[in-house]
Amino acid sequence: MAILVTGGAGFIGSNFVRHWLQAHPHDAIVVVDSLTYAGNRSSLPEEGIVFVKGDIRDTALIGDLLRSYAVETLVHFAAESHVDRSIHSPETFLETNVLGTLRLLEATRDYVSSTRTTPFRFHHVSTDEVYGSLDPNDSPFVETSPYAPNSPYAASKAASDHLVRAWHHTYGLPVTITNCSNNYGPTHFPEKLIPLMLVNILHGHPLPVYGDGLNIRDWLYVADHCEGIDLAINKGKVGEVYNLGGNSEATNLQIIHMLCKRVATEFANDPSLSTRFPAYREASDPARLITFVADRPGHDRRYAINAAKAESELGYRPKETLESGLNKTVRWYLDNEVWWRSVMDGSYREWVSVNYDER
Ligand code: NAD
Ligand code: TDX
Repeated sequence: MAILVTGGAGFIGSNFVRHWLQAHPHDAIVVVDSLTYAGNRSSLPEEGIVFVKGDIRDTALIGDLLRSYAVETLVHFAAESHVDRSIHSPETFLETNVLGTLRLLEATRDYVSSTRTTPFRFHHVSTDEVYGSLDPNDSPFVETSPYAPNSPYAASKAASDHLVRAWHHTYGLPVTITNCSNNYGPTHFPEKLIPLMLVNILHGHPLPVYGDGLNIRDWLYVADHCEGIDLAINKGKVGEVYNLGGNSEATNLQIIHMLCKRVATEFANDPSLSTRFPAYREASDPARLITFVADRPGHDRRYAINAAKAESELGYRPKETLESGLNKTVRWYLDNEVWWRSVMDGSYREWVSVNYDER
């Protein structure tokens, strides 16, 4: 079996490729990724996969890959994924997330209709942000929650979900969709909350908290998400949507305090860390670096997922607790300094200045 993974050099895509290599060692894995600022070849294994640098909007390229490798499963991760960037520059989000998904669907429809004997699945990876924001006492999102996207990013993902649904209903394309909550774990780009805070803690830099820091997210360890996608592909019913969450709601401030505490434990257990990160030791208590800054415009207050459908129909169950997942994540960043330093290049520093200098 051949699987085509779009956006496989990004955070979740690269974790998914590692998961699939281990879980399905006889499958051929083809990754297509245009390597934007968020995509890194170094996040992927060196061997055991075919890597193609290319854009999902390139219908001819996607068609060639589907035919050349006789692909039976396509998993679509490629997207612009950072809410703050979507507020500064929404157009790229529409280009990639909407037009890109449309072109991918069209290339796939053409391929599937011309190779009728091949069983096929188009799996679309989406987000809980399409459902909007919850109040503190609201029930978590279910698959039938109404769409109410609030950011340009969420609106573009909502549009892509609707396209995937429509290509199934109108053209009979065999699709499944998963909508998941906030992921965290290895190879998370350090513009997102958890890796940004970790890197700043290690450097003794301020920890910028938007608004009052009481916004809630339902944190999902990335390996658990990858397992959920695998289940949706292999056990999910064509045309269905499954919500995947981590059963781990926490405020941003709670997350930051947990990270500070875990980093302190790692430093206490491993004296060599103080030599590697002298600024951490000089800052003494990183929690004192918490700095409240201007809120994100339109900042959603709370996301939470009810994953009961995935649990009962697919057997989905996240393995990591928030504590165990964060411990693994902190350890990964301490062990992979070369990776995170290499992605914090000039364009990264430019973004940090655009997003934080004006707050
Ligand atoms: P990411 O930004 O880390 O990675 C996106 C990848 O897509 C990058 O490798 C990038 O180079 C590639 N890409 C971007 N535009 C492309 C194009 N036009 N053609 C080909 N490749 C392109 O994102 P992520 O956090 O890994 O998210 C992956 C998917 O999961 C996205 O669709 C996102 O909406 C969804 N999602 C993410 C989260 C999360 O917490 N990170 C939660 C829910 C859903
Ligand atoms: O510097 C910061 N300070 C801060 O307080 C940053 C970067 C974030 N935050 C807050 C904003 C959010 O309440 O932390 C929370 C998490 O922010 P992000 O890491 O940017 O994630 P979020 O906006 O929740 O979106 C993420 O989860 C859903 C992913 O980036 C999306 O791709 C996914 O769909």
